Amino acid sequence: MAYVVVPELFTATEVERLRTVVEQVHAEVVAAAESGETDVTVWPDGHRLEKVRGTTIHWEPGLTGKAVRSLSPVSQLHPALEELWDEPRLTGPMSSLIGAPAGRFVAKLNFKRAGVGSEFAWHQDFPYWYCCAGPAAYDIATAIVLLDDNTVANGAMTLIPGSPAEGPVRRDPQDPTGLLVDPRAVDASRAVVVEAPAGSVLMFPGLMVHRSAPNRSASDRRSLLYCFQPAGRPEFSALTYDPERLADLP
Ligand SMILES: O=C(O)CCC(=O)C(=O)O
Repeated sequence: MAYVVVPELFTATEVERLRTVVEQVHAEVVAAAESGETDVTVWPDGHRLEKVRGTTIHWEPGLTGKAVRSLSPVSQLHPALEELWDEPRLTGPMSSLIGAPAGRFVAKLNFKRAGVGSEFAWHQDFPYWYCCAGPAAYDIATAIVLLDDNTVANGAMTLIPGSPAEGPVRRDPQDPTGLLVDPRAVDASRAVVVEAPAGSVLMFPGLMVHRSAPNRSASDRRSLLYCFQPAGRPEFSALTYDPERLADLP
């Protein structure tokens, strides 16, 4: 299975509740970061990551003000986010996608705020997971719950269908993180932009080549990303990121 979009898997009422929850989590985490002790890391690409309350805030790069790009891991910060791990509308299709009962790997929350939400360049999630989990990363897949309508204008996800069958793609020698796909290795004529209404869920394996454009629109584009793996394996939070593993990959 390359990718699946299930339109409006969650009802408008459920989506509204999740929007309230993610904004509450956002407010609590930002307040905690502003009130003091955090652990700041600057990645080789200049992006600033700040650990607080058991999550990592990835700040939007290059802004004069501050905006959160993502929080990870996030589900432990609210019971409604914990519940999604056991939601049959997610675990059923994700078990089919990974070929085993679906267990947790990590949940992330992406905010692509109106006007400031930045691009995600072409990448596969796989190299990042591989640095944490080694070859077990082949079995990790993501279900993205769209909390807002996704359109070209607000930076909807763009995928290369069929790319998972082609394995790990050559990475960009110019990318200081070593994680991004070499754009010259991407046939953009095969790209599909996934426009879908709020409440829809997009599911794909870690080898899917994807990107998303900046949010140039006047409204936010928020998403919850639940990364599943075969049940019983160590979760992301129990693993250590080892960039030297990238040497195993093209
Ligand atoms: O939310 C997006 O636009 C892109 C997310 C993504 O590719 C990621 O978090 O790896």
